Amino acid sequence: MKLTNIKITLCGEGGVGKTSLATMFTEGIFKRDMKLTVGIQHFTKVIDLGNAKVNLVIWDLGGEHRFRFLAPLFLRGAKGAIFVFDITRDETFAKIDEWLDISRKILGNFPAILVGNKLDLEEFRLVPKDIAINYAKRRGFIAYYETSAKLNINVHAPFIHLARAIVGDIYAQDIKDFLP
Ligand code: G3D
Ligand code: MG
Repeated sequence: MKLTNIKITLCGEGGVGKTSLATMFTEGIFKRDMKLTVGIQHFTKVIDLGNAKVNLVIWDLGGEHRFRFLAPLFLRGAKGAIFVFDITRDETFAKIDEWLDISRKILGNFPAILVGNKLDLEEFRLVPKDIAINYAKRRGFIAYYETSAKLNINVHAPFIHLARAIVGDIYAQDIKDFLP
């Protein structure tokens, strides 16, 4: 069976747990003393969706502002994106809008998933779940998940959900291409 490469991006402020989520999803480990992501980093994982097997190529951008100039290169060619904030830092939630606007400008319409990470720090939560859900609905996200990269809670779900949405879209596109 042909293995299709699918590029997705992880968007969001520095320190929200993007690299930790990608590392847990692809390698099954939570690394302490995670080094700050410098520039762009890639993770890959082959996933079996039943009707299709795809190679998910996850692009991860360093959160520091000095890497923002890489954003267009980072986003180009992506078939979908996961937007991550930290449920204990509301400024990271507020910044999602900026990431979404930049992404839509470059990619147009694409499947996007919103993730509130650090669920293990529930006692320090500053972003209420219902606020995040309403925001996700209003801004056209296809789903909202709360995760903990640290405790490996719900980490796979957003990646699989996004891959399914993308593959579904690709199939729909194929079918359209065959219409007279
Ligand atoms: P980023 O790639 O979005 O910049 P990182 O974020 O993955 O580098 O994570 C930033 C910090 O948050 C790291 O801590 C990491 O261990 C921590 N972190 C990531 N995910 C979780 C989580 O689900 N729960 C908790 N409690 N912490 C998490 P350090 O101390 O290394 O800066
Ligand atoms: Mg990082």
